[in-house]
Amino acid sequence: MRLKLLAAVAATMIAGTAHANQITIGHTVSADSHYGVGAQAFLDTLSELSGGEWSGKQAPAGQLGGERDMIEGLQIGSVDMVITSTGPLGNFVPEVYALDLPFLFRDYDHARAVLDGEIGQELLEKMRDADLVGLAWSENGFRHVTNSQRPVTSPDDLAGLKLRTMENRVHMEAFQNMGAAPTPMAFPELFSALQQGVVDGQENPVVVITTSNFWEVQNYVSLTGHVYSPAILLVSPILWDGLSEEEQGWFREASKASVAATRAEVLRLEEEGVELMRERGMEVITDIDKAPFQELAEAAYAVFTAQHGTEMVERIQAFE
Ligand code: EAX
Repeated sequence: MRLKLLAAVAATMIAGTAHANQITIGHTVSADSHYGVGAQAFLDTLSELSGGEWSGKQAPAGQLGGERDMIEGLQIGSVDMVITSTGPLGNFVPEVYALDLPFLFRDYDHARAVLDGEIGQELLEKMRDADLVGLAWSENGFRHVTNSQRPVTSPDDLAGLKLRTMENRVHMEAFQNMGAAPTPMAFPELFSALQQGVVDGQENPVVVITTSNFWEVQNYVSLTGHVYSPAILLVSPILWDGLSEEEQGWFREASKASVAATRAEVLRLEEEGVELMRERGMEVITDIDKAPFQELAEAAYAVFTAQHGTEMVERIQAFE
């Protein structure tokens, strides 16, 4: 009888611990965005591979703070996992600024192939230097300029425009040189800053513009595609180092599923996005001569190459 009771208690305890592994994935955009879909794919795959031993939820819309805050949270273990753009990441791992250079990636295929290849792997491994664990490169998308003042078709139209940028030295330098007044700001503050006129404009991929309802506060969108915005799945080293090898394998597999889901969603949302922005009242400027933007944005390359040389840039450019 006693033995039976002990066995029952033990079984309950095992069952109890079997559901104890919960993670939260933070990100700044909405639950139905490309990141939201990617976070869900991660959680579903992790739960499936672990036979339900691991589960979790997402904390969307900046519930855990901006991207810089969340990265700091990973370092000290107060945040488990994050899907973030590289916006503030160069402040932690300066080599990542190479990926933020304007007009560097030719198209989605080029960016994805570089990030999935040797260069992407090298940069993922660098995360450890900053007390971060990089699981995989994911995607935010090519960024475009929106504003409340006027149609932007050339750099002249940017003159004096208060433009929110990410907290990213490369991007700030590019927009400074294009004539705008760059104002770095965390994403969770952006909507109300646009609403209150603290800034006139911002720049983000179509998927972020549409899933953040920026049409409520922005009249014009110019498809400048001035820079590709990578995203990354980061885990806290404190969580990671406590995992068994098998569990780390599940996390890696889950991150692949997440990246695939996010990339598919970027393309899907982008395809319907232009029409959606028009329906919601935005003037969409598609016919843009990118050359003058590119020429001025070139100045931003020095932010990276002054410190790291030109080798990485050339490797990325030469990548077929
Ligand atoms: O990662 O800060 C930004 O503009 C980012 O593109 C957004 O947080 C999604």
